[in-house]
Amino acid sequence: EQITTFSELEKVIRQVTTETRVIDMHTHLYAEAFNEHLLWGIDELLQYHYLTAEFFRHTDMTYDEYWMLDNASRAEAVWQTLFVDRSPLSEAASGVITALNRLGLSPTQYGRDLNAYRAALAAKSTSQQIDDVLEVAKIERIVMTNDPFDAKEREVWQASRGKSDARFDAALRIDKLLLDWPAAAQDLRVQGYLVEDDASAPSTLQEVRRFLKDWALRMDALYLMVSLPGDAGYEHNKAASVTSSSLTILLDGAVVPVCLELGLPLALMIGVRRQVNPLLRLAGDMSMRSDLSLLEGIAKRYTNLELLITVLARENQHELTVLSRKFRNITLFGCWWFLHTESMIRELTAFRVELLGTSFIPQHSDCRVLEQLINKWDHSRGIIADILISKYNRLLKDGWGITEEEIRRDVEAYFGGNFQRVLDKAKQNRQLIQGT
Ligand code: FIX
Ligand code: ZN
Repeated sequence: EQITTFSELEKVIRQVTTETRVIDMHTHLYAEAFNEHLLWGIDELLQYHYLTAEFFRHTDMTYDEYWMLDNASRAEAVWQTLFVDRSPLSEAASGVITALNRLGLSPTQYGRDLNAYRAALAAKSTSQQIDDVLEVAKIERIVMTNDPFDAKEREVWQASRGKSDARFDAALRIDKLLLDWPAAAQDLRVQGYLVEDDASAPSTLQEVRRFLKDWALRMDALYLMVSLPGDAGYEHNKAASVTSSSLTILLDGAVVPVCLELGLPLALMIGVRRQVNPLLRLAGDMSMRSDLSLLEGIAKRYTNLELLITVLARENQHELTVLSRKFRNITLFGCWWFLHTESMIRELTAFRVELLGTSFIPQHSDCRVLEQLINKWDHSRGIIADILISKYNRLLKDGWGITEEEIRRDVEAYFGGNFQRVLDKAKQNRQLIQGT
């Protein structure tokens, strides 16, 4: 049963990486119950913020002119500019073509006519499209990004409709709490939590913990998540006399205690510089180098806290991978945003396999539009397969015969098992703390 030839090895790895169902552990997709939060279809694909940024590099249109258009006209402008007047070579643009093609809307047949694609999709219902996309992309479960500061989203949860589709899991997103404290305090008060503007007041921290627990339980959240700027100040070794930042106070006094009490990992996405160009709106964010001593401090201080980590700067990738070797409570995940491109995925994944073996999560999609699951996972699966072929082949050449079951086991760990293991470990740690 052992694989003995390179061609057999290649065939098995391609097949296994294509077939294995994925748990996509961070997306901005939503179940149908979330109504307009779930974006899908060709017009939404064309308005993806990655493409907005690329569109403005070519057009003479002013920002205001673009933002004044309705959705259909924006989509048409992007289609004309990026797909008709020139070739869609970029990662984001070529991804649209992959998604259309794999959905059966072959560009050979439909050509450059946007309305032809629109017409072909017009008859589809949302639920049918969810089924079809998840089938084509071979996705088992999707983790959403759930914001308790979003009034519309809160309505869905309060009506108990947030967990109506078992394929969609929740993640409790807390950017506003940690990065915009006085404003978040106001929101909490409106929601009935008795917090003061001074985050360090014990009664305030208790109320923030109550807020986090209420929402984590209501959503049945798999983890808590925040994306941080590269210079977010977490003071893990400051003198007691110095006043702490609200970020430090809230992390130490509310977020980490709640994660430990409920047995949930904390996910940190580090290295975003928001709104470098506000005129681009959602497309206006940038990456920045991060000071990973923040992560080191948290990992060292809270050894029972499971950390899911991704960083945005390429310059931080080597350091993060090495740091993951030092702390078993750090699990590195994904190639985020500007790293979610063919060449970066190839570089990062190869290096991570070399330093971490099978103990990381190679990819998440970060999709904002449903059909992107197809292209993002299709491209990632292919690159991951290329890397695995070369790594297993080394073993093969040295006489370490490999079976298909062993390959399947490893790929399943990469595509979902490792994430599940982090969730399980976090739950076990909770039992440790409570002594049960
Ligand atoms: O913070 C995040 O979750 C980021 O992924 C988003 O803010 C970003 O806009 C995005 O979609 C990147 O892929
Ligand atoms: Zn994201």
